[in-house]
Amino acid sequence: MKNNIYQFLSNLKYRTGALALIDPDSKNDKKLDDIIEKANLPEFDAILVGGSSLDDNKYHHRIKKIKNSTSKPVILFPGSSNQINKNVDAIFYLSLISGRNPKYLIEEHIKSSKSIHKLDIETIPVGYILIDGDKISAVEKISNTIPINSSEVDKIVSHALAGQYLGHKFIFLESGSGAKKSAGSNLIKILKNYLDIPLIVGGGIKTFDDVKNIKDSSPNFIVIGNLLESDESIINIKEMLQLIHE
Ligand code: 1GP
Repeated sequence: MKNNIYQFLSNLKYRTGALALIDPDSKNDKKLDDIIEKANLPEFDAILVGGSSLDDNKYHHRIKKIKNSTSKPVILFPGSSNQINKNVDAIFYLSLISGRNPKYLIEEHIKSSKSIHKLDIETIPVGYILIDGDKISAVEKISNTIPINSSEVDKIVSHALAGQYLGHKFIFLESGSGAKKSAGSNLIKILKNYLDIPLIVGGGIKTFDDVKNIKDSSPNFIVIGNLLESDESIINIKEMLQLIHE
């Protein structure tokens, strides 16, 4: 198995990279072309595809369409083992380490491992930490796990370090899609001081100010999802992304 996407992400020339997240679910069926156009902005370094649930059987078809419409790396960001498919360059092999639900700590991985082996897809182990974003998120509901309160900094640091020591290649600090409150720059700075592995931050990042605040703490990647589904103009999104890469 090749290790190209991990190498690609590790060797980016920017202090902070930008990842587009596309949810290939039925809710985005009609706007998929528009979302892909935004995700194809040159300022995005790679595209994540995935979501918490599969609402119809066209999910894999939409992932194929995304893959065929971009030259960027496409990385699966799966909500479950059912989302594994061959039209991606790599998989973020997520373990929901903030939760205590065995399904998302190891069971889904066991379900998917043989398919991944057969498809020979690169896996990138990611320690996924859900913190509260002032709104009950889809991840919280579906995983049936409780987010860590974002003020519990020590607890979040302990989880992130445990994730690193377990061999995860990235830590993903997640406030939940559409979060009202994205991760604070102070928390990101503290985590960055502790971690030797790169930190990805996502959830609720939708304004210029959100980007500015988070960017100051230099996470390795910022994920933008919901904003691509909104009416925000492509010009404004481009400006935000330029700020991420500055
Ligand atoms: C969700 O972190 C991602 O898993 C992106 O969040 O959709 O709020 O940008 P948004």
